[in-house]
Amino acid sequence: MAFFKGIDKIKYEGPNSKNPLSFKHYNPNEVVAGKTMKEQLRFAMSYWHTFTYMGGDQFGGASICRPWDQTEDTMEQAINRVHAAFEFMEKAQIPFFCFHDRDIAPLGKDLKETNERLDIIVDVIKKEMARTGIKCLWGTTNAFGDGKFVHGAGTSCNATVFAYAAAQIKKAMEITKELGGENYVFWGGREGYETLLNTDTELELDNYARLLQMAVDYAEEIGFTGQFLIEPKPKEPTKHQYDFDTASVLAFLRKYNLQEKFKINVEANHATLAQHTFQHELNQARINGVLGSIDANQGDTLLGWDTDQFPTNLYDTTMAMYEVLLAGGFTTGGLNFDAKVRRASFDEYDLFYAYIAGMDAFAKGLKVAARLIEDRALEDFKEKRYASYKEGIGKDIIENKVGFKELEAYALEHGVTPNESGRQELLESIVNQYILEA
Ligand code: XLS
Ligand code: CA
Ligand code: CA
Repeated sequence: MAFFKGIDKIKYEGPNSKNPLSFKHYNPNEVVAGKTMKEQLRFAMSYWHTFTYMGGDQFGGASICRPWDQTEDTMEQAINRVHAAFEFMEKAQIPFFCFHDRDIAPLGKDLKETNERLDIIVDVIKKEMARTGIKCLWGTTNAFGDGKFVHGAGTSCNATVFAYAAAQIKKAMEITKELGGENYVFWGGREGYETLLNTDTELELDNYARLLQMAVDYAEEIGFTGQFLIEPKPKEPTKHQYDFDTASVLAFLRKYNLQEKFKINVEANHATLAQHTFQHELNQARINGVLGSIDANQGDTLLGWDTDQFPTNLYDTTMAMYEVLLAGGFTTGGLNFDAKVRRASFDEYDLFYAYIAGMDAFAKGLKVAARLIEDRALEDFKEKRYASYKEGIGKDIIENKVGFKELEAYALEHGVTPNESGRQELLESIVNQYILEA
């Protein structure tokens, strides 16, 4: 059964096309920076926002009524969603998907039935994957939605909840492996606190590290070779989340000796919630060798919460792809649209318009970033800016040949040479020029 009747496969028609159901910049087979756009961008669909989001917000219930949900039977609904999801991905030319265990199959009466339900749906997904060639970018566990996780999962004060979360992650890792998932994500939705008055942060963080170590050990045991990723977010739903930003996650991983096993999944909207830019988070992940994958979306500058909008800001997509290309491109990661249509964009066409907007914005960003790098438009300037470290006293500093005494002697004798302009406005106008021309 077709759920998106009247919509054909979305094709590349170029920047001058007026057809809203076409790509203006995403041309899957066009080669940019040595690989096809399809290989560079590795677009993925988020199962949750695309197939289970009904438009609810803090003030109102569902505003979206999907054709695949028109049955009371929740398992029939789950099966319909698989077929709808693969029809959608095929038509929108999205090569990967990402999922939480709870997105694909509903909870059963107990853990046993819940897992049996997952197995049934995983079989349906596997058949659709074989039919279409669409792959799994990453799987994850929803250990935050259900009421039992009120005090957290791996950081819960209740040890039986810790055990349940571990069991749930075990199963989610098994099905991610079965689906050939290239990564497995940890996002600590309730791994944080509301008040320090009742919280033993030391025990909670030790326990969180224990849970992650168990996942690493179990992956080895079952031969799951996917990359583990941690997705930082500073707050929401908790007041403070332990995985605040890339820097805090790195400090945590290094303290517990997990740094070899985990990389970062950077989400744009989470970066801005942490008062950073998207590029800042990608940059910090890149220079520390842990840029794993991206949750592509954007927030609203006027709203202080996680709005998960489709990314359309070309400056952000350009500078994001600039960091990705400087990191050498994606390996197991990709661009997962962790983004949802607004609750007033409630028909099926809106899903296509939203993904087309996001895919085109990143395709354009990729092209601009590739040209910026190829022309060394920023790199030459940076190289010149730090040229004082290439010779003389600067070279001695870099080569660790001098200490305070030698530097004091140098300063006494030579003083400082005049500073040069940082040229921020010029560089901003160069980036503008590339965006307008590429
Ligand atoms: C929520 C997160 C979540 C993770 C996966 O804010 O973005 O969707 O990506 O659990
Ligand atoms: Ca996310
Ligand atoms: Ca989010």
